[in-house]
Amino acid sequence: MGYMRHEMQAGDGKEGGGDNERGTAVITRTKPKVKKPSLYRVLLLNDDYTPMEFVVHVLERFFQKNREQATRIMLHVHNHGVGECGIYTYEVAETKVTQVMDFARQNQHPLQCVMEKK
Ligand code: TYC
Repeated sequence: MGYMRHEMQAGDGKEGGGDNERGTAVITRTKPKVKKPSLYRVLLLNDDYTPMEFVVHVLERFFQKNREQATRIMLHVHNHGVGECGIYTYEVAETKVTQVMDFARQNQHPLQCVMEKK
């Protein structure tokens, strides 16, 4: 391996500015760049065909709910049309939705799972 350049990257801790190897000024950030991630609700939608026990199983398997919590959420969805399974960052929420939709399809149930920005 040959000669490697080491210019400063914002946020890599080498702050304070200075000159690079060409003698030109480099602007660096002083303020640490920390941003809270956006959060997303994962929702289950009611339908007339998916068995209640299957929905309870989904909530236990993919959303770490115990039987009592899962039953309460399932009944809320059954009675109100929609209900919250959990709140996650984008990639986690997307994974949950995909897992639930794949699992429902494999079992030939029309259960729908969606995410929405909080
Ligand atoms: N309504 C369904 C039934 O009576 C049960 C059900 C609950 C389906 C929640 C989907 O997200 C759901 N079998």
